[in-house]
Amino acid sequence: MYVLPPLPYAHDALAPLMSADTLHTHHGKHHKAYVDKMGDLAAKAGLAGRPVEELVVEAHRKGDKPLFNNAAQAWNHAFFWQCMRPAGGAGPSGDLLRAIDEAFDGLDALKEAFVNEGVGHFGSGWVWLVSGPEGLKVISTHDAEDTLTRDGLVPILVCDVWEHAYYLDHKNDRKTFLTRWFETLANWEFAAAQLAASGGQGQGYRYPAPAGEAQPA
Ligand code: MN3
Repeated sequence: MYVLPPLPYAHDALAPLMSADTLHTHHGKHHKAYVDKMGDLAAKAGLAGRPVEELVVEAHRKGDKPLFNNAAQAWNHAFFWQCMRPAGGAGPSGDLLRAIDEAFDGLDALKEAFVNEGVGHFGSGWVWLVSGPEGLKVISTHDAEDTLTRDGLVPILVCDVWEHAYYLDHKNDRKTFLTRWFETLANWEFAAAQLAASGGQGQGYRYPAPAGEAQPA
């Protein structure tokens, strides 16, 4: 029923910054484990078949930590895979570039803010570019925490700063990982679509709907 969304590229497509080894483990083991546990815990909580976005919000509201952690990690990773594309793609342009210029005074300043937020983040978590009532900003969240439970924030881009995201390829050098991630792998086309959705044009990213079960009303 809850599917592990396939990677939108080959396992070796993000090398050398993110190796095939890292992606096989990160997607095929870490992400898969979150999805499997989410399914078990959703069934126990009587929430089987509900969209992942609803599981995250409902588990957070009820204080169901195990379900929240696994559902939020399932969602965050699915979103994260979309936030990357093979090196060599285009940078931000159009409305996205204008919003970056307005909030950060340019792409280099956004990169510095993003890398500094991630390097300064203690322990495991995520560094995000989000769109809120006052425009774009960079935030970080701890462990499984996401933006679905934060009113008014739409995620534009995210990078995983749990050690399993970079340790095989970069050991403890989170700064080099984040800098080169921002420079080469960030998917600005996806980011632009998220920004448009935050302004009411099109739909933002949704986790693939669970299959094979009736949706409760
Ligand atoms: Mn991860």
